[in-house]
This record gives sequence, structure tokens and C-alpha cells, in this order.
Amino acid sequence: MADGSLTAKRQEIALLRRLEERILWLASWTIHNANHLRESRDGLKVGGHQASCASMTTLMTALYMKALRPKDRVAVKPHASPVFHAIQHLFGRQSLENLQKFRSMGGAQSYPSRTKDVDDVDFSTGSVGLGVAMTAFASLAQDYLAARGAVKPEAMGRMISLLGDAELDEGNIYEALIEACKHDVRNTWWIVDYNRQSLDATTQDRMFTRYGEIFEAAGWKVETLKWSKRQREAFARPGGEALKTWIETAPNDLYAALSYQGGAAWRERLAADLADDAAALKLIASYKDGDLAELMTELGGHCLETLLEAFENAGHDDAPRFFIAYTVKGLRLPFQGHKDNHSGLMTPTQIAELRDRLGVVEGEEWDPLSGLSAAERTALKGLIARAPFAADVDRRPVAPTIATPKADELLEAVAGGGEQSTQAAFGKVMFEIARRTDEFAGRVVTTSPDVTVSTNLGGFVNRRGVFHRRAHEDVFKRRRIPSAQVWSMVETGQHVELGIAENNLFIVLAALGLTAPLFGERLFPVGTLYDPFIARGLDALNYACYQDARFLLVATPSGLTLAPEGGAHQSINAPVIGMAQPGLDTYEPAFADETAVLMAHAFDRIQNPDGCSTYLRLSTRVIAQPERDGDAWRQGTIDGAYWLKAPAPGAKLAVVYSGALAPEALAAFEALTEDMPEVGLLAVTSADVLHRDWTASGRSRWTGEGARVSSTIETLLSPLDRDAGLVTLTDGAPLALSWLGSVRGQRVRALGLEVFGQSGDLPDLYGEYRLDADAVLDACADLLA
Ligand SMILES: Cc1ncc(C[n+]2csc(CCOP(=O)(O)OP(=O)(O)O)c2C)c(N)n1
Ligand SMILES: [Mg+2]
Repeated sequence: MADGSLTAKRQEIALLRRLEERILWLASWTIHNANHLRESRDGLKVGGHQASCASMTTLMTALYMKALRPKDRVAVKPHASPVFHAIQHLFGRQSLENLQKFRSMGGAQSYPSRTKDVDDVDFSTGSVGLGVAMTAFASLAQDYLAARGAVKPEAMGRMISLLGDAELDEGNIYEALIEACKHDVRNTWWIVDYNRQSLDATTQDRMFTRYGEIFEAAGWKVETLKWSKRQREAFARPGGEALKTWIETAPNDLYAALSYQGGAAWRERLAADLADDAAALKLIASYKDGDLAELMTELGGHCLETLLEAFENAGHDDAPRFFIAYTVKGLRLPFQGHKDNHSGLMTPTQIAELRDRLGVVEGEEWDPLSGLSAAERTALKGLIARAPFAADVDRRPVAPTIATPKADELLEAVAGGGEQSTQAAFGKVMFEIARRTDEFAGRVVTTSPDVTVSTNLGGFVNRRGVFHRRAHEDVFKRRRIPSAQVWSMVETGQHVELGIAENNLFIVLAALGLTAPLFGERLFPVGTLYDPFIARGLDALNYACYQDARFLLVATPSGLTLAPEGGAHQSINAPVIGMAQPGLDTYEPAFADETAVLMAHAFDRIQNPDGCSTYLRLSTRVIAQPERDGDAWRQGTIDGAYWLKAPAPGAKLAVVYSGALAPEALAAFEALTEDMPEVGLLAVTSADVLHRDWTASGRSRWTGEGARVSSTIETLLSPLDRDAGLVTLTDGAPLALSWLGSVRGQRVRALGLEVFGQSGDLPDLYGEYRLDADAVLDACADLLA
């Protein structure tokens, strides 16, 4: 390298180092302000993680100021949020006010949030491990779009996760790693802040070499960034090798303790341990205490040169990469290396000391370039402006609107009445969609954790193929072996095959459900699984919803009604889970036509700016379909309920049911009408939508906002007598419907599942668990008594 460019490079590193110090400062000060300076109204600790931030500032400076390009997407370690917002502030994308309001309402969020932060958050994080997996599946989504020409090769970005080393204990990371391997995922970097500390303590040594082996086994390139340039230079000197060996073989806790205690402690311990090595002792003696401490603790993850070089080298191909960047938690802060430092906050004296050490002027704490010379300020501003990531690129593209099918079009697929199950109806609608040639059909993407066939997606997949970057013919088909299912993998396939890992299903849905804001291309993701296994991926489902990813989730079969499959598969709490999950409308249709109407509605909601995702809880139970008169059921299905049999005004009793128990409710209703012709039968397709509408309507009355006075359920229940009784029947926790009694203060007998089921046929199980018509009649008698 010519001397000139070498000097320029050195100058740039020096500037970056200065900038990095200021990012460390701003992140530390942001947390300090929130905890020590801002008024507290509730006495609660505000919190924030100064040590976790300090661990990562070098890494994030190298990335954001040099390595990242606008097309790259990042999931930032949740508790490094202040560093992220500080950098965004330097780029002019985060206001000072929001930094000052860190962790308070409307301010910079505790953990980076796509939906709640105003700056450029690509992926929300918070629940450790999920953001990591998200980047692999975002890359898969990018590949899916690239295969269709929807993302051009030059526009493909890297999906990067910055994670803590303790995050590596989260099992969902390895589920994602396995799936990523099967899908040949590329353009993914996972960069570990390897400080060997978790929340509670210093972590065990035993996994040191194993992580690299695990990732290598999965086909990733592993880059271990253990040493800084300063260390490499020192190790090359006489006696240096011994120093290197000492660090390599030292137990984590001892290394951490000495990092905390500082130069004198380092000297004492090293002198004792290396007493037989004259060259090493001489080398140690050549450092002052402070310099010795810096030498021992400035590991690879704190070295800009090392990081920049690694990112630069890795940028030449698209292989997935696992970087292990060695760091010290809390480096340069008074509690560096201390095992209890996770939630440690600097005292006012300590932060003042840091401020003075970094050259920030007292009173100018919010000015990131305070105390610097005019020349340095100009140079740093230039450096920030030249960062590739600072380029004025719209990172929130708006996807064109796609025409989604009308309910009438999907209804045709299930026409004919007769006897059907909602799961079969779902399959028919998907088959009909697969047949369509419109833009919408080409943008539907299905996915399932190894239950594609048993959830009735098979027809769709037969027509549309399985997605894979590397085409693979269905050998059974080629050999003309009869099979109901074609499993041909092609780049343009529209089904993303997943192994049995429900966590992955939800994170894939999160990624596919965010392609519109991430890549400017709308997909309509449909994911299927067995209803009980929603619980398996609940945090990931919540994660997807929290980011406002849009998809249709189809859970089938469900409830006690999957009877012979046994108690372990029967889902009890799912309806309540659905009700309690924001960002997800939960429906449980009973009939095929309701299912078709709800699917059309769900596709519309995926795209609607004010929409959300939809969860359909379906069943394999084949039941007689109703004769419809009029169209009111259609809007009612979407609004959450309609009278399948309207009550006479003043009726003293109504039966209310959800989903697959419709025949039992109907049988009880028919028995009742012999004596009480005024009784009504209410079909509830969504306890969730009904409940939310009811509470919103109540709120609007108190606040005076909104013109609505009466909610759907209030209107529906209004013909009944004030003292009427309601018997509710649902194949799940009775809580899902028991609240109906509060709407008008009516008495309720709520039937549902409160204990685990067992294998059996429907008459046995409905009898045993009191979900049959007799149970409804008993409950009615009790109410009328
Ligand atoms: C799923 C989940 N469990 C627990 C937590 C609480 N928590 C936050 S950070 C953390 C550990 C942090 O260790 P590490 O990932 O190594 O990050 P560091 O702060 O050391 O950089 C824990 C347990 C969480 N955020 N998410
Ligand atoms: Mg850690």
C-alpha cells in the first residue's frame, strides 16, 4: 500500500475510534439520563444496560459507519438499543428528544422496535434468540423474491444479527440454523458479542470451541475475532506467545475478575503465573499498569482494524457467516468484567469521570461532538456523511397494492352445501387459489412445519410446487410411482417446506409477512399447523405480531373434536391465546362458507394498512352445512357472530356456540324449541373480534371518541330479555365465551374444556366432557330453574 493511503487509513481509524468513543458516551448518557436525571413519577427503576452497550459499540461503529449498505438489514441485540439509537441520532434519523425520552412513552424504545420506534429499525428484538432466527428467514424470504425477479441480484442485502453470547443458549437459534442449512440460506451474518457474560454471571467455559464446530457443521463460515491488532503486535514480541497462551487458557471468571480489577491485579497475577518465563516478565514490565490492562482486555471485538478487515473480507461472497467477536462486557466503564454488571448503572460521579476522560464538556453532554476541535468535528461529520449506510435511500418501500379475491369467488370453491369440514373447505379454497392465474395467486406463499399434507395444503402444493433455490425433481413422480402428492422443488415453487419446528413456522411467517415493508413486494403467507402446537411457538408468534408481520395462520385440527388423536393433541387454551394476542384476529368458523368468507377477509386484512394477521381455528369434523336465507351471515361471520336462528323478542334463553360443536348446539336448540319456540341460536365465529369490538365500544362511550354506541354483540343480544340466560358452548376453554354474560348482565352457563381429554370417538368424548346436546339442555334447565 502506498504511504499516502496508509496514512489516510490510519487517520480514518483514529477518527472512527473517536466516533466510537462518542457513541459509547451517548449510549451511556442516554441511560444515565433516563435513570438519574429525568423525573421519576412512579419510583420504578427505569433500567438500561450500559455494560452490554459498551461491549458492542466498536462492533456497531465498524458496521454502521463502514460495512453496512442501505440494502442490508439488521437485528440488533435488544439491550444494545441505546447504541443503535445513538448511531441513528448521528445519522439524523433519531431525534435528541427521543434519546432524552429513552424508555419513556414515545421515546426511543428499550429494545429496538419496528413498530414503536420512529427510526430505522429493521427487525424488532427483545426476546433473545428470535431476532437471530429472523435474519436467516428474512434472507430466505429475499431468496424467494429473488427467484421471481422481484428482488434484483444487485439489490440483495445481507441480513445481519448482532447477538449476545448468552443468546446462543436459546434453542430456537439451532432450529433456525438447521432449517437455514436445508434451505441453503446465504447472505446472513450472525455476529456474536462474545463477552462470556450472561445476565446472571460469567458463563461456563465448556462451549468455547463448540459453537464454531456447530456452525461449521451446518455449512457456515466461522470467523473467530479473538485478538486485536494491538494484541497481535504484542504477542509477536519476545515473551508475547506466553501472554497469548495465558489468555487462551485462563478460565473466564478469572479473566473477567482481572478485567474488573485492572492493571495492578493483572501484573500481580501474570507475574506469578509466568514467573518462569523471563521474556514474558520483561514484556509485562514494559507496560505501565493502565497499558497492561488495556492490552489484556482489548480483544478482537474491540478492535476497529480487526473488525473492518473481517467484514471487508467477508463481503466478497454470500456465504452465511458466524462471527465470534471476543469482547469484554462493560469495557472502559467502571464495572467492566464484573460478573454482576449486566444491569449496572454508573453513579453520577462515575459518569462524570467517563465524561471527562472522553473529553466531553460538562453541560454539553447531549452534543456527541462536544469538546472536539473544529477540524475534528468537521472530519467526524464527514465520516458520518460518507458512511454507505447514511446514503439517502428509502429503506421503507411501499409495496404496490394487489387485488385480492372477493368472497364470492372463494365461496364457489366450497359451494354445494352437503356435509363438509372447515379444514376440507380451507383445502378447497387453497386449491382454487392455486388454479387462478392472477397476480394474487402468484403471491400466495404457503408454509408448514411438516404437516402440509395433513392440514390440507397438499392440493395447493401439487399445483404450485415446493420452493427451493436448487431445483429437485420428485423422483417418485419420474418413476411413475403412484402418489397423491407431488413434491417437486423448483425455484418458483410457492410452498416453503419446514421441518417440525413451530418456532420456525412463526418466524418464517414473520419474515414472509414483512416482505412488503422490507423489500417492497407483498406476499400473502399462509401457514398451517396443528392447533395445539401453537403453544410451542407462542413467543415467536407474539414476535411476528409485535412487528406487524401479516399472514394467515391456519390451525387444524383443533379441540377435543380431533378426538381419536388423543388428549396430548387436543387443544384447550388456543381460543383464549388467540383472543389475548394483539395483531391477530382469531376466528373459529363452523361451516365451509364461513371459512371461505373469512379467508377472503384475511387476505384483505394482510394488505390493509390498518389490518392485521388472522388465525383460523379449523376442524376435520364433517358436519351438515346450513341452508342460508339472506346474506346477513356473511357480515356477521366477519364481525364475529350472527343469529343462526333468530330469537323472538323478549326470549328468555339463547344457545351460543363456536366452531365444530355447531351440531350439538343445533340439536339442543331443536329440542328446546318444542317447548320454547322463542329461543335463539347464536353462531360465534370470533369471540376475539366480538370482545375487542365490545370493549372498544365501551371506551368510545366513556371518552366520547367515535360515533359508535352499540357494539356488535350488544346489538345481537338486544332482542333477548334482560334476564335471559345464555348457554355457551365451545371446544376449548369456556372462558372464551363466558364473558358474554357481562354484555347485558345476563346469566351464563359456559360449557367447554377444563380438563385434558383422552382418545375416543366423538359421542364418548362429548358425553364424558359435557359438550353434547344433553349437556346444553342440562345447562339450560339450570338457568331456567
Ligand atoms: C427470551 C428471553 N429470556 C430472558 C431475557 C432476559 N435477558 C435479557 S439479556 C439476557 C442475557 C444477556 O446476555 P448476552 O446475550 O450474553 O448479552 P450481553 O449483555 O452479555 O451482551 C437475558 C437473560 C430476554 N430478554 N429474553
Ligand atoms: Mg454476553
